[in-house]
Order: sequence, then C-alpha cells, then structure tokens
Amino acid sequence: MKGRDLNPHLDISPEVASALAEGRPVVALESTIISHGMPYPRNVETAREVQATVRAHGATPATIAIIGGRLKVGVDDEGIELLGRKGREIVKTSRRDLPIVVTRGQDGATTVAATMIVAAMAGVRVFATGGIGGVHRGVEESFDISADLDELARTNVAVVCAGVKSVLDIGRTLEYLETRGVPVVGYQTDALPAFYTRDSGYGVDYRAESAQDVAEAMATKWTLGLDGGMVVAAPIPEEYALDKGEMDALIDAAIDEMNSRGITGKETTPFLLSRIAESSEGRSLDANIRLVLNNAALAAKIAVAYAERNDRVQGLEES
Ligand code: PSU
Ligand code: MN
Repeated sequence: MKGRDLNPHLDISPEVASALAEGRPVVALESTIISHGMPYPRNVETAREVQATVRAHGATPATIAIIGGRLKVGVDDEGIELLGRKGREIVKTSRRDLPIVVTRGQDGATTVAATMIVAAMAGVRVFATGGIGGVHRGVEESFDISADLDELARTNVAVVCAGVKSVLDIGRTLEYLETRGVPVVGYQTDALPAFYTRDSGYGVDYRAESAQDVAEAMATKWTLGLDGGMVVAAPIPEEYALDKGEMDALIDAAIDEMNSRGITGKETTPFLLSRIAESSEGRSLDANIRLVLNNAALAAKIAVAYAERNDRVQGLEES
C-alpha cells in the first residue's frame, strides 16, 4: 500500500497501514540487527519470534528496511529471509546512507537512526531493538560517535533497548545524550543496564515503573514541543544475564583485535558482535536474542499504553 499522502519513497504494508489508520499500537523493528547483528539462520528465526512477541502483547510489528530502494514499513517474510541470508552483503544504512541506497534502488538494512527516521515518517512512535550505537571507546582517536545518538536528539520515537553495550564508552555515551537532551529512562531499574548484564555501574536519569509511565512521559515531551526520542532501557531478564567479569574480558580482547586489524567506522559493531559470539561460544548470541525478545514485549506494552492514552485524550476533547 502507498500510504495516503505520505512520503513518495515509503511503502507501508496493508497490516501496518490499517493499524495506524485505526490508531492501534504499532512497534517498529530494525533490520541491521538481522543482517549485521546475528548469524544466519538465527537472525531470521529471531526476527520472526520478535514479531510474534509484539503480536502476543497486543501490538502490530513493523519491521523496517529498504528493499529495492523502497522504504518498507512492515517487511514481509520474504524480505526478512533476504536480509538474513545476504547478511553483511546488504548495505548497513544509517542517516547518511539513506539517500544513496534509495536513489540506487538497493537493499538496505536500517540502523537505529535510519529506522527511527522511517518509523517517524509513517507515524510509528515506539521502536524495539537490542542495543543502540553510542560513543565508541577510543573516541579521542577515532572520533567515532554513532549517528544513533543525534537521531535520538531530533526524531520523535522512543527506543526500547537493553541499555548501552560495554563495547562502547558508556559514560561518554550518557554525557552525549544529556547534552543533546535525550532522556534515559530505566524500566523498573535505577541502574543503566549494559546489554548482556543488568548493571553497567552507571545510573539512569529517571526510573519508570510501568509502560503507562513511559507513555505519559513520551506524550508530555512531544506536547511540550521537545523534539527527539527517548531511550527506554530494560535490563536483560536475570536468568539470561551473563557474568560481567567474563564478558568484559571477552569484549576487551575483541576490541584489541579490532584495533590491531585496523577495523574502523561502520564495520566496528558487526565485527565486535560476531567476535564476541565466537569467543563466548554462542552465549552472547543467546543472551542477545533473549534481551531483544524482552524489549519487544515491553515496547508492545508501551505502544498499547500510548494508544490507550491517545484514545482517552481524544475522548476528553470530543466530550
Ligand atoms: N548494537 C547491537 N546490535 C546491533 C547494533 C548495535 O547490539 O545490531 C546495530 C544497530 O543497528 C545500531 C548500529 O543502530 O549497530 C550502530 O552502528 P554504528 O555504531 O555504526 O552507528
Ligand atoms: Mn560509528
């Protein structure tokens, strides 16, 4: 379906379009996690499970990617299989890559930044992923700061993630988000989670007790005219968390190897994820899948709460 008077490059699937038209809850899902974040075929299995989890919690999943130069909101099974099978051959597409991939009619996997852009175009306000990009360790040398952070500062989508991964410089990532006015909200926690582990040693700005709390804060932010998103950080469920000391050692080793091999720029995150999956004998991948499913469930609850809130406010305005 070509959305009403929407962007000419955008295709919204019929299922997502009718949910949006009826004000029903929708959760955006990214595709770089499929193509560059996990190996085939578990990436495809996980993408399907994530969609099923969103449905089970009362929302419609909208996987976002670029297929043949079209911005897709609601990628079908065939599209997900393509992204998963081709993996790193697919262009990892962030804000700066979008115009080129679209112009050339290529396939592109959207990062958190690009997924936020496309979600916002379609009117989707809640997005679930695993981890966001951030300020990289060694930023003094590399100047590597993910475009995800600037997108969070300007595009109105709440991003549910498992905190900030310790392949990144967590402290500097938080400082950057503060400077750019992005709230970091802990879901039922005061501690910022660090992806595979529940506590990074850093705090969050605010703690939310419920999906309703998060939905209210989103609505207030945007009613105030404060553009930009929000990071909603949910810790990996206790039973799936990995040992912090052990993971830190594997992450340090992977970063050393990356530096000695001269891997930089957009290649860094995919390299680190696959190296850590190898050195942990797949345990990091299992944990990654568990936390993504957990985030999908929470994002669906937030999307439901946000839609209910909008219905209530509209009801009041009409009465
Ligand atoms: N973190 C993960 N898995 C991922 C990514 C980050 O644990 O797949 C992906 C996301 O798509 C994120 C991107 O937006 O990496 C960040 O890349 P960069 O640092 O190049 O901006
Ligand atoms: Mn980068």
